[in-house]
Order: sequence, then C-alpha cells, then structure tokens
Amino acid sequence: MPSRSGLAELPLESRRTFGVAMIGYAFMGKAHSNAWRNVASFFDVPAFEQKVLVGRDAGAVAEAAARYGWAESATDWQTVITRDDIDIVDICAPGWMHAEIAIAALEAGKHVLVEKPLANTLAEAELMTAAAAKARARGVQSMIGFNYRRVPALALARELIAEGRLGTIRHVRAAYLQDWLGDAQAPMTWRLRRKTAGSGALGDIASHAIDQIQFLTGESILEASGVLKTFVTQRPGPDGLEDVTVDDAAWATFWLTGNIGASVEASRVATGQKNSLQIEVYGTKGALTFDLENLNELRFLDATAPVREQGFRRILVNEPEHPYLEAWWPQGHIIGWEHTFTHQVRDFLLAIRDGTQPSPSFEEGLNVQYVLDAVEESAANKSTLTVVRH
Ligand code: SOE
Repeated sequence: MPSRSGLAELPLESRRTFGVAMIGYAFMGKAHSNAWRNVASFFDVPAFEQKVLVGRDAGAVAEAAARYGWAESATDWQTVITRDDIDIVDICAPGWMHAEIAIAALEAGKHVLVEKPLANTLAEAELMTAAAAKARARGVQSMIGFNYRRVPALALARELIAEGRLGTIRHVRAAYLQDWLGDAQAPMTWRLRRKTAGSGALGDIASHAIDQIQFLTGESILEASGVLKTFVTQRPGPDGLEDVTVDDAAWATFWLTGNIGASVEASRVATGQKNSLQIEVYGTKGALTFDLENLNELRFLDATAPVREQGFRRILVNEPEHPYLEAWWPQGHIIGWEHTFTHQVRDFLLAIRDGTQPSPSFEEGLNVQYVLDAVEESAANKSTLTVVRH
C-alpha cells in the first residue's frame, strides 16, 4: 500500500540524508563549503548534512568548521571515511593526497568528489580510476571537480556547438592567465614543489583549459606538443631560498579527433592578469568567445547571417532558459565564480540520487592527465609531437 508521503516508492538513495565529510579547508575547501552550504537553498537536491570537516591543525580546522557550517571537525581522515554516518567524501586537500584518500574512501563505499587535477602522477591517476570503476559497479559514484564546466555560459557554448550552430569546428584557442607568482619574492608553497603539486601552471590551470577543449568540442586530444618554463627558479622558503621544481608557464598545441586543432597558453606570471580563462572556438558557420573575468557573457558570431549584419554579439547568459539559471535571480542579476561549485555539488548529488555516473568522471580526469603527461614529455624531449595515451 502506498505510503502517505510517497517516500516509500522512491529508491533508497533518494530517501536518506547523506552525511558529507570534507577533507581540506583552504581556498578550495572554502569554495566547496560555500557550495554545500547554499545548494539546497536554490536547487532541489536530496537531503544531506555537512557532518565533518577534516584538517591537520586541530584549532584551525575547528574554527573553519564553525565558520563554514560543518557540524564538527576532525584531524584524522582515515577514521572519518569509515564512519557509518558518512556517505560522501569531498576531497579538497592538495594533489599529493588525492590518490590515498580517494581510493580509501571509494573502498569504504563512499561517493567521492575530488578537486582537479585528479592526481600528481599518471600512476596515481590510473589507480584512482581503477578504484572508481570498481566502486561504480557497487553503486558508488565519483567525480572530478572541473568546475568551469558549470559556468552557465560555457555550458551554453557546449550546447550551441553540439546543436551545430558553429558548423564544423576547426580550431580552439584557450589561455588561462594569472599573475600571483609574478613577484619573484612571492614565497614557496606546496604548489611550487613537484613532489606536492605534480606540476605548476600546467596541472593547476592548463588542466582546466584542456578539459574545456574536450568538453566544448566533444572530441579527444590525440597529439600534443609543449613547452614549459620556470622563470623564477628559486623562491624564499622557511629555510632560505628553495628551488622551484615546477613550471611557471606552459604552452601547448594539440590535434584532436574530428580534425580539430587547439592551443593552450597557461601562466601564473602573466603580469596584470588575475584569473583570466579565455576560450575561442572557430567553426565553419560561426564562432564563440568567452572570458572568465566576464563569466556571465558569451560572444557569438553567426556566419550564416547576411555579411553586412555579421559581428560578434554579446549574449548575457542570465535567462531562465540558460543552464542552471532558472534557480537563481531574476534576469540581469548576474552570478559569480562561486556558483560554479554550487552547480557542481547539485549535479553530483542528483547523480548519486539517480544512481548515474556524474560527469566529469575519474576516467575523464585521467584522460586530461594523459594529455598533461604528453605535454611534459614533449617539453622534456623538445619534441614537436607526442602521441597522447588513452
Ligand atoms: C590557483 O591557480 C587556482 O586556485 C586553481 O587551483 C583553480 O583551479 C582555479 O580555478 C583558480 O586558480
């Protein structure tokens, strides 16, 4: 007999309240916490509780937990991921910790969201992907946080490209430029050590551009050639000057399935550029341009219009018809960078509820990792062409 609430007819995953644990509480932990805190105010998502925030410094993590809306804090992630009241583990710790935590959490039957890039090394990324495939067979989901897929303007760009509005895509230009390392006196951080970060601008920000190129076109990168450069080779560390062991900037050209060419330029020393992810897509029937510093806008040129009327027009991607925007404010009340993480958590929760694979999957994260590896190999060998493994 049907229950009065109707809840009994819903699959188990829709009825329960998911317990969420987050590992890491720095910049990304703050951005993800903000998303967990706000998502249910705007989107219909399954019930969840922000149970526990985990970090190494007991005092600092307790303070962050109270500020970001977590019920409690802890310092031992191993204990937290085996708790019965934890169903979801969100990993915002540095890249060198991703593999160990993600694999343990998946094996413990927890759904896992992990920040990009998937891992610091290919070997770790492959192990994580294998663990994700095994867990998926048991109904346990996993996702990598390429959050820019959830910028409404970029989601719209993908739709327009898939609908054929640009015709056959010929080439894509992407640049991700920042300047927070422009000052040669900027101190050492874990992001500048190969051991803890894997690579520099390449893994940190070119990875977003590489993901976008494949996401927008729906095609895969087959061949790469790249150059990496460290302009500031030593920086002040806790014990004096320390060698920087990752790149400050990266350049790469790619060839994709579908006969598409692409280029990526990524820098953390591009003076004056703060967080500028610029993407241009050129097809036989039209073109699109986007800049993250104006993330509510997409520029579209329809080359099928009469020539005398042609020109790039600005689409203010802020209508209820646009991806994700029905949930937000009335038209013209623009949204920001942090909303991409809210959309990410929304999509992750819905996939868990529905028992479907969220995207981007660990496989997609591994695919980006193969491209990063090919760029590094090409740069190291000064080779003009390196075939991307898949
Ligand atoms: C630092 O360069 C950083 O925070 C990246 O790690 C993020 O992925 C990017 O979104 C913003 O910049």
